Amino acid sequence: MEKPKIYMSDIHLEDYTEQYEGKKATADTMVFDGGRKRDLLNGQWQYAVDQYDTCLRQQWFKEKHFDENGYTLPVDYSFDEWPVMQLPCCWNTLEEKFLLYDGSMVFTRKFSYRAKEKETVVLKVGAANYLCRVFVNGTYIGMHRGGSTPAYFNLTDSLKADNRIMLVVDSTRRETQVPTENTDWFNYGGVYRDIELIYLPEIYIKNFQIELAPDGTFSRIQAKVELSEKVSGKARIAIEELGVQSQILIEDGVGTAVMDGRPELWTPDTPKLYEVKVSYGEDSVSDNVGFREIKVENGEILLNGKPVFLRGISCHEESVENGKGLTETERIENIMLAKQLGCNFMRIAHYPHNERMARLADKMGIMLWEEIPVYWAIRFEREKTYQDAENQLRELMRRDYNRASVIVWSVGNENADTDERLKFMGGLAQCAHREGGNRLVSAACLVDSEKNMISDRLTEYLDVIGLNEYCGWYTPDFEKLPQLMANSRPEKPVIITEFGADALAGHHGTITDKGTEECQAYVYERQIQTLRDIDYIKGMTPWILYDFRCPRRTSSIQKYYNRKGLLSEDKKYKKMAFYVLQKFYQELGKEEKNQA
Ligand code: GCB
Repeated sequence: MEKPKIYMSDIHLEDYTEQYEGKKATADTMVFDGGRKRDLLNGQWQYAVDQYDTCLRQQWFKEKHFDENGYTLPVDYSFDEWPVMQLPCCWNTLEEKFLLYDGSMVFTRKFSYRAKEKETVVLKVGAANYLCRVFVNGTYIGMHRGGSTPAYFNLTDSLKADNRIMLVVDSTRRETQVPTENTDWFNYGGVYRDIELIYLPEIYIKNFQIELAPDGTFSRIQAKVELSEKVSGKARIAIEELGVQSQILIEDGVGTAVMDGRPELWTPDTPKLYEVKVSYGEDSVSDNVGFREIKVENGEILLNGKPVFLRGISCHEESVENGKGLTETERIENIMLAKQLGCNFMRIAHYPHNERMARLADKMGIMLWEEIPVYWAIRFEREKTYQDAENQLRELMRRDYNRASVIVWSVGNENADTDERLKFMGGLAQCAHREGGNRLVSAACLVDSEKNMISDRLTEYLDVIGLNEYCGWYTPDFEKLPQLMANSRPEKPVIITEFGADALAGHHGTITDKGTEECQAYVYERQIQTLRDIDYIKGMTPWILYDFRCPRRTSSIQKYYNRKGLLSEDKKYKKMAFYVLQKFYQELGKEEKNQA
C-alpha cells in the first residue's frame, strides 16, 4: 500500500510505532555504574498528557516549526510553556486527575554538557513504566520495554553544549506485555526512579561481578570483568580490608580471576560489606559487597553451610503518597517493619523493586527474594513476550548480581501448568541458573487443586519450590491444608510464598466474619499451627506486609485496596495478625540462636 505523504502521515499512519522499535535498551546495553561520575537529571521536567500518542505520530521531537520555504508551520505543543513535574515520580499519586490515567505522557527538559575528549556519556533511566522512548536534540535514541528495570542509552554522538531531551512514557496495559493486562496491583505510570547521565572513558568497564568462589572453602573470591571493547590487557582489583590486590587478565574484552581471601561471611546478623575497587586503563569503578554462599543440600537451605529457615514477609513497592516512587525513608521503614516482625527474609513481589532496596538489605541485613512480573496469564506461546520476560530477568540479575542479600531469583508467580508455560518459565529458570551467580532459582507455584497437592512440572527446573496456598481464605476449608501437606512429597525445600486473609484495620468481629482482624489473625494461627511441623517447609513469606492499592478490590471493606496487609496502607496501624506472626518468628529466631 502506498504510504501517505509526510505531512498527513500522523493521522493516517497506524503503524507509527514501528519507527520507534529499533535501538532497544536491553540487559546487553547496561553499564556497571557503581562508583561512577554522574549527574542527576532529576528535577523539573515539562510534561504533557498525550492520550492519543500524538508526540510519536507527529514526531514532535523534530521540533519542525518551519517548512522548506521558511513559512511557519502549526504545531501542537509548546514545550517551554508546558506545566512542570518533579521527576522521578509516579504521576498517579501526584494529582487526583491523574490517578487512573494509563497511557502516554511526554516529558522534556534542557540540559547543558561540556564536551570532554573521548568521553562516553550514557543516560540511565532507573525505571519508567512500561515503554520508554528517548529523543535527544531531534533524534530518536532508543526505547526500553519493561516497567521495573533500568535502561541505559548511549548519548555520546548526540550531545551538544545545549541539549533538549524528551522521554515518551507509555503505561498502557497490554495483554502481550510482562505483566499482562490483569494484575492484582495498581499500574503506576511515570519515570519513577532516578534519571542520570553517567560519564565514562572511551573504553570502560561494562560489567563487573564478584562473589565467593563455589569451592566451599569460604577462602577464595572470584571476579569477572567485561569491557566495552574486545581489547586485551590487565584490570586491577583491590579489596583493601581483606588484603586482596590482584590482576585480572583480559582477553577479547573479558577476564576472570580467583583470589585468596577469607572474608567475614555475610549473614542477616552480620551484614559485613567490603569495598571493592576495580580499574582498567583510565576507568575505575567500586562497589560495597558482602560474601556469602547459599545452596540447597539434602532438603535444607544452607546459608554459609548452615541450615536456615526463611522467616519472611511479602511486600509490594508502594506507598499511599508516592505510589511505586518510594523515598529512601519509606524503604528503610519497610525493612525495619520486617525486622520488627522477626524476619530474616523478604519477598519483594511481583516485579523488580528499586535497586536501593537490595543495597539497603545488604547493609541492614535481610535476605531477599526478587521476582520478575511473569504473573498470571502471560502470553506464554508468544516468542516476543518471552524475549521481553527474559530481558527483564537478565536486567534484574545484572543490576543486583553483587548483592549478597539477594538469595532467590523468582521467575514468576501463579501460572497454570500448561505446556507453553512450562517451556516459557523453564527457559527463564535455565537463564537464571546460567547467569544469576550463586543464588537459588524459584517461582511461586499454584497448588494442584484437583489432587490437593504440590505437583507442578515447573518444579523440575527450580532449586526451591514457592507455593501460594490460601487455606482459610480462597480455600475456605482449613482441613485442606494438612491434607495438602500430607499428599505432597516434594524432593526440594518448599517456601510458602503466600497465605493470608483480608482485614480492614480496626474492623472487629468473630473469627468467621470475613474482613475482620479476628478472622485474619485466626487464619495466621491455623496456618502456623500446621506449617510449623512440616519438615520440607523451609520458609514462608505470608501475603503481605501492608495494604496496597488494587483496582480489582471494590467491596466496602476494600475500597480499592487489597486488605491482606499486616498493617494498614499508611503503615501506622498494626493488625492483630501482625502480632501472631511476630510471636512465631520470635520463637523461631530464639531457637535458631540457641542452636548456634
Ligand atoms: C495471590 C497473588 C497476589 C494477590 C493475592 C491476593 O495469589 O499472587 O498477587 O494479591 O493472591 O490477595 O489475592
